Amino acid sequence: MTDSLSQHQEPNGEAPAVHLEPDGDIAFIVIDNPPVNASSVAVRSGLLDAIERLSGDAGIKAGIIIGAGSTFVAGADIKEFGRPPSPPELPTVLAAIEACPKPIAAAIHGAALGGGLELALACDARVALADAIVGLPEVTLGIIPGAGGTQRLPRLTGIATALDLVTSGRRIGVREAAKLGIIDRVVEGKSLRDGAAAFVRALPGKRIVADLGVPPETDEAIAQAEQRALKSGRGREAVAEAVKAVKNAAVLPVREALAQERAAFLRLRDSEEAAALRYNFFAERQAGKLDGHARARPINSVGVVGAGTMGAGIASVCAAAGLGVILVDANTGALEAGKGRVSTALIDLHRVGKLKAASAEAAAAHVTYADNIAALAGVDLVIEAVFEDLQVKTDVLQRLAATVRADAVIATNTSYLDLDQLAEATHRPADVIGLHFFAPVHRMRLLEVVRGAKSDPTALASGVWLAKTIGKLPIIAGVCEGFIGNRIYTRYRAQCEYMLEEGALPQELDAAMEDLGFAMGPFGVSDLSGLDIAWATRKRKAAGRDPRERYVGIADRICEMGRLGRKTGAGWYDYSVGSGRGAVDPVVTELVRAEALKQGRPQKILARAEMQGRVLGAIVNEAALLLGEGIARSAAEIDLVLVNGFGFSKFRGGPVFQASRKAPAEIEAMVEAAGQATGFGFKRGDVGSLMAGVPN
Ligand code: T1G
Repeated sequence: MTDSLSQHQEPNGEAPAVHLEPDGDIAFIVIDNPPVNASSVAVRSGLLDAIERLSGDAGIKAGIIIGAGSTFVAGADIKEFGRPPSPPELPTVLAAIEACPKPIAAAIHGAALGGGLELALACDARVALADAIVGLPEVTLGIIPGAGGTQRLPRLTGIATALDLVTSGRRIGVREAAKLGIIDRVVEGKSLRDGAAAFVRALPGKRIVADLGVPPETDEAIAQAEQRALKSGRGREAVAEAVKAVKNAAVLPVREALAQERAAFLRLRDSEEAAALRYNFFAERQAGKLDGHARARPINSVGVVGAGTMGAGIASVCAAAGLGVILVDANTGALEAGKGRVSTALIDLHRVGKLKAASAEAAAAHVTYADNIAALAGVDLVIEAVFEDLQVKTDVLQRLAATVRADAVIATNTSYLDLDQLAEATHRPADVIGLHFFAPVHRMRLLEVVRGAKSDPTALASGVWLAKTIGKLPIIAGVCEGFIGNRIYTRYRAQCEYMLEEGALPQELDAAMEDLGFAMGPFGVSDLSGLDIAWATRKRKAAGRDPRERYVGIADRICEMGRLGRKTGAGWYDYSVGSGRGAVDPVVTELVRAEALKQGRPQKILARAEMQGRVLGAIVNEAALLLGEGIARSAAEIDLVLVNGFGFSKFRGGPVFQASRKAPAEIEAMVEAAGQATGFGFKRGDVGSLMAGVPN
């Protein structure tokens, strides 16, 4: 065994990303690139070097690729994607593994994802710890596997299964992977190294997956898998390309199919959708990260006050995560109804596989019910979710503050009220945070974790901990009316309503906003959530509204006609004809036209691009104000709020991301147009600083 094999130092003194560890007649090829051993250029060249040295050492009979730290390889280094590929590229490394005369096994723990699984598939065998996961999630990044995954995987699993795994991007446990032929040995009760060493020593020789034939299966099975893939990935270019690539495995020579796969991967990597999904990927990783080292307070039990839609939803997601929950409502009728809502939500969560417990019933056992706040004396964190009224919430929070333990965290689910005012009323503002959930709570991923002026960092950290524990995306927000999401949404809606007075119709604006990236336009959304809540808010605010402020009264007229949305069969649209999305109603068209004329504003045909520009201008400007005021921490987090709370397509990155793809002059014109239309009260934000935070 030559010493050079065990060299560990890079010339620049840095720890090498890959090093060899001889172990008798085999050698471990250790990838050490924290935090997730992404296959960066240093890892790729380190692997090539290791394979070459291992091939040349007569004392070594076989090699085992293994990851240092908590995982195998989480894929290609996504950070490298915005740059031209630097050699050696991953396919070159994989070809070297296949060309190596000695068997090379992959020993997998943690995750083998994307390029990490492709690396393992190029090995002669795959051994894994029982709790490891594998997958090819590339389509979730708007790309397809680019290092042979679409060719080597089907040679082990068959085309239909490969179509499912590649086009869904889903991650699977290694037991399932073993059943599918991806993993050759699941190691239990001994170390991965020992298990892998024993397995590789027993290997008769090389087993190159790329040289295997594709297992035969019926055309029907393949066609059904293709149909399912294209249905769930409708309109997604990456999914269509993935289907094409995987099917090539059955019809093209492997080298040709690999070349086509790589070409499609490189093209998709530079696509707008891939850039948007990368932006979201890294933004999500930053979400909930807090400065400083404050640790969350221990939370095993949660109290929820108010068994209405929001309260019951919050109780169900906490129970689904295995936390003990006490749901309180002084009104026993409401409490009974709350029980029903909790079980409905748990059944739904079970159906979509989001339950920790084995069943909805088992999860429901985590919830107890009480009609008195005194029952919450012992909980670790309490969330009030009662009616959105200052006096009602203040009263409940004061009673909670007097009831719960001194180290308990007190959270309010308020959407619009002043968190600092509510916190002061408790006389223990340090323990108070906002936890602003979105309806339906068990479906919506977003959770605005609101930092009050006096919130203690440990209370905030507890809010973030809870969010992650219940599967929510925590976005830190400062205190202002509507926090991040509702404040931006108010500007977005207002701009759309202004355009109603200038010649546009609800259906035109909705279509333009859906084309921009919203799942549903603002008028369709209003009909879904009901027009009465916003109407009540407008009426409450009327007395305090500055008469110089532009106010569009069309929505009030609609409400005065008793049209409060789907629940009344009519709102901005007519739902009496039973079609899901509602039909255009000439009554509304006439009313909008009449109100617009009454305002005496010049009427014109607004082009879709102008509508979208106005809205993007309004959103971007408000986002810049939020950033400037320190309410939001980054442009990316504002986009995460709109993607995860307001139905903006993640495949478009978010409205701020969309705007950032435009020239500065165009952005300036959009903001200017939105400002002109708003008139009095329009405040300019520093859009330049906002855009500087969006990666190009
Ligand atoms: N590249 C670069 N950085 C990555 C990364 C990656 N692939 N994966 C994670 N990170 C960073 C992340 O930003 C964070 O950084 C830190 O690692 C911890 O991540 C050729 C082209 C592996 C399950 O899609 O799913 O291979 O914030 O907070 O919860 O066909 O990370 O600390 O600075 O998520 O323990 C395919 C992506 C790539 C897997 C770990 N691979 N990663 O989860 O930690 S495309 C993926 C994950 C590809 C090939 C193609 C998860 C994880 P920071 P984390 P975690």
